Amino acid sequence: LKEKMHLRRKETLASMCDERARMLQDQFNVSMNHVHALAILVSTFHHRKHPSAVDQKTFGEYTERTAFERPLTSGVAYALKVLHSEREQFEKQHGWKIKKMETEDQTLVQDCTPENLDPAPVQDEYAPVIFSQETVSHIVSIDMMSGKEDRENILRARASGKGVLTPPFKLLKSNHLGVVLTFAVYNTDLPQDATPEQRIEATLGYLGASYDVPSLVEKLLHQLASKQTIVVNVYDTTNASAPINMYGPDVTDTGLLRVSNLDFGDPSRKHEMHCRFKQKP
Ligand code: WA2
Repeated sequence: LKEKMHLRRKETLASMCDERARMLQDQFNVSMNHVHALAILVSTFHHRKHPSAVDQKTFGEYTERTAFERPLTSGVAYALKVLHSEREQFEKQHGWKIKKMETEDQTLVQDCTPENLDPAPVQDEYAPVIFSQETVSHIVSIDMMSGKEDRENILRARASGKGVLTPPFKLLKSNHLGVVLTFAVYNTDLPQDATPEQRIEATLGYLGASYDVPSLVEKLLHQLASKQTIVVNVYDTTNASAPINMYGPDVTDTGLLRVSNLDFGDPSRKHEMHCRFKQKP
């Protein structure tokens, strides 16, 4: 009987965990598709229409009104690819300077408004944000290539033509760990088999979405009214020997554990959901 009870408990935990993992993965996938569609919208109505039909006001309104299509995201933004030779002309045209993301004092950067951020130092190229959803307006004019995680995402997105994810890191103006999803925008319809060099050459900009994981997973799990029953953790397990806890308490518990796989659509990153019962049998 004891064995039967144990088996039953194990199955219950597994099905609860799998259901939650699938919900999170599905919502992530839905929002990823909509971020992809936004990249196509910018390509069609900003880059391919002359004059452009998109400005900050239009982008801000459209992304705010369609926010319901992107569950789990805290905001979307569009950064332009600007070569150093184009910087002066770009800054004159926009009436502001390209800003650097990191200041000497990392604790201060969270409180910085674009006005008191340092100008970006000389680089081969930059990725200043020109359009943003209201919720992330603090990143307008910041060079996204001046942040390590954002930079690596931009380089990988444009060379691959796929949506790519950062590892979890502390987003600007947020106290939580989050991830950024990036799609490159190109100036031509590239063939499926285009080389990375062709893709880099054809790149015009980067459409990105930020995910504030803890508050958004919390919201999702809240809808399921299971919080009295199980404890949920979400990990980035890309580096199997050093998993990063993205959501949930630090655990030392050695009781019954269910690990459900999470596929967030970027094959170079791995994620898992870990579930445990709150109460011992
Ligand atoms: N968006 C919001 N908050 C952030 C952030 C970010 N990146 N990076 C750090 N905190 C415009 O990939 C291009 C968005 C980057 C896209």
